[in-house]
Amino acid sequence: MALPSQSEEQIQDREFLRDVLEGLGRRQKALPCKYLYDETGSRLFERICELDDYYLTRAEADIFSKYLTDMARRIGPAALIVEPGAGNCKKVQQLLRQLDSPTGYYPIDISPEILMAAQGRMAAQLPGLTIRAVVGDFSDPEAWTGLMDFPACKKVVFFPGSTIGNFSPQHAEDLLAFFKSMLQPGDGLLIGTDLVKDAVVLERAYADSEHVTAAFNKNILVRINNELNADFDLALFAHRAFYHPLRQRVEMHLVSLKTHSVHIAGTRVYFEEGETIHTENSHKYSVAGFNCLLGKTGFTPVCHWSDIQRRYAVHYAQVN
Ligand code: AVI
Repeated sequence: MALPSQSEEQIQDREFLRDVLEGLGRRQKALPCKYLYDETGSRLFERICELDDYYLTRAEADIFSKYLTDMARRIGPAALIVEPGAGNCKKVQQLLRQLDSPTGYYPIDISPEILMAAQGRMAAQLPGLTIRAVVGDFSDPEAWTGLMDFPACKKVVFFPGSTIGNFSPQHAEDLLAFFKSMLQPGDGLLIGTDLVKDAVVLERAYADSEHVTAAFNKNILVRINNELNADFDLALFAHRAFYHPLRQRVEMHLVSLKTHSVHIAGTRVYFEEGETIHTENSHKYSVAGFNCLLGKTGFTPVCHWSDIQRRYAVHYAQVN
């Protein structure tokens, strides 16, 4: 039996609908990249991280393996590691093992299921470590209030994965300034950034030969179809990723292959042939450029570690 079609009033996630209609109503159509990450999107992103073409994850892991002792020495004893957007808390484990008597671990994540499962695993793997998991939005000061229970110890914000690259330069500055406002002088920031490099290497990472990134990008349309009662035909859109050297970012788009229209919860949206939906930016930094951003937001760059090919960097900075 066919289900009755949902009108705008019947759609559950009104914020999602509002963002989609607003974004697709712009001259340059765009969708917020946070909507790439539903369950399927998160699984596809995990597959991206394992691809040969997507060097970022491996480069960062190599840097951590090689320089872990030095990182732990810079951080020093009895630190509390705070991880905004911790997810499955996998990356932090080797760091926590290496640190000299860490005071604890304070992961913040919006997803209670993922965070609680990770907390259980970590408690088993790192017995004796104090873990204070917080379910919430890491850009909300409320999520950080628990830090007041650890007044005397040094705090270090751990923000790996080049996540900062998905923020616009202004939002990246705002986010780092916000982290700084939650910390005290002498506290630290350990953060991963993808470095500016040859466009061919960058474009291969975001338009991989196995087409996993294409599936990840198109999944946003699947999600709109399923959750907002839309009728996007996936065959009428192609994945495109290119490096914009002036903006120092890889842009991800979905290109309409012909002139047509789509219905979204009763609203008709028109696409010209060749018109695109901009779905994500991934900003790349030079070490000097990132140090400048750190300086602007109240951090003093202390040092950075890079892989042999200088594809990626992990920076350590301290609050002034
Ligand atoms: C999550 N983030 C750091 C990834 C990146 O490289 O910007 C997201 C991604 N998009 C396509 N491939 C990976």
